Amino acid sequence: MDSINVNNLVIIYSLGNTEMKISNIQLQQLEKDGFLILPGIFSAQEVETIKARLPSLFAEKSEANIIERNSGVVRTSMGLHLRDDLFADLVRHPRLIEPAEQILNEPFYIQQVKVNVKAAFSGEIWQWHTDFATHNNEDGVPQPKAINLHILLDDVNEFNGPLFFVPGSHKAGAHSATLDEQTTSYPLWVTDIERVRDVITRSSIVSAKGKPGTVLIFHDTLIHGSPNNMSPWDRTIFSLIVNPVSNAYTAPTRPDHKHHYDTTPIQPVSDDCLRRYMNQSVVHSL
Ligand SMILES: O=C(O)CCC(=O)C(=O)O
Repeated sequence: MDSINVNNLVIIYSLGNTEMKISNIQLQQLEKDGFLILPGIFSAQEVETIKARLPSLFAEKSEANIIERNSGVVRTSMGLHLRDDLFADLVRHPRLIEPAEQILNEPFYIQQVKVNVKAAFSGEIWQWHTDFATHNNEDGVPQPKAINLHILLDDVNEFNGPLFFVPGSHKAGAHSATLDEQTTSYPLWVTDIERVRDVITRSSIVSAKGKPGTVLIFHDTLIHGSPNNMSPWDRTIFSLIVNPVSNAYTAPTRPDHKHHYDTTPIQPVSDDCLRRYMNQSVVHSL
C-alpha cells in the first residue's frame, strides 16, 4: 500500500481506492486540544464554486435564514443540503466524512448544516459556548459525541471575527451554561462566564485563522466563540455537525433546520463531487 501526504491529509492508495485520512498525530492533537486547524483542504476553485451558491440561498424567504438583529443581513443560513444540490454533495464530501469516520468510529447522521456569515462591519458576536450545551438542552442529545467540521470560505484573519478556541476545554465534559436569547438573533446556551474565565486562566485562547479552504474540526464540549466583525472583510464559514446515530436526539424542541430529524447514516460521495458545479450558472435542483 502506498501513501502520500497532501494538504495535511494522508491519501492512501489501496487496490485502486483513494482514501482521505488524517494522521495519528492529528488524531492525538484533536484528543489533546479539542480541535484541529487543517489548511489547504479545499482548493480556491472549489471554495469559489461553493460561495457562488450563497447569494440566491440568502435571498430566499425562509425561516432557515436567520437575520442579524441590527443590520438585517443574513447571520446564518441553515438546512442547506436540503435546499441546494451542491450542499447535498458537500455534506457527504470524503474530505469531511472520512476524517469524521476516523474520529467517531461508528455510523453518524447529519445533525446540522449551515453557513455562518459575518458581514463586513456588521457581523455580530457568537458568545462563549459549547455546542453540546445546546444539543443537550434543546434536542436531548445524551452524550457530547458530535463533531463540528468547518470550511473557511473567506480569508479569516484577526480582524474579521475568527473563531476563538480554548485548548483542552473539551476535557472537562459539560460546562455550566445558560440560555441567552437577548444578545443576538440566535438563541444560544452560553457557557457561564466564571467558568470561561477559569478555563482560559488555566489554558489559553487560539484564534482559528486561515486561508479559504482551511478545515476546522472540533469537539462538542470545546469552549469557543467569535467576536464582532469590525473589518471591511466578510467572514463566511460552512459548518457541518455530525452525530453518531447511537447518540441521536431524544427530546427535540427545535425545527428540522436546526437539528435534522433524519438519522440515516452518511455515506461519502466521490472526491471530485464539486467538479460538476464549476462554471455552472446556479440552478436549484432540489
Ligand atoms: O461562526 C462562528 O463564528 C461561530 C460558529 C459556532 O460557534 C459553531 O459553529 O458552533
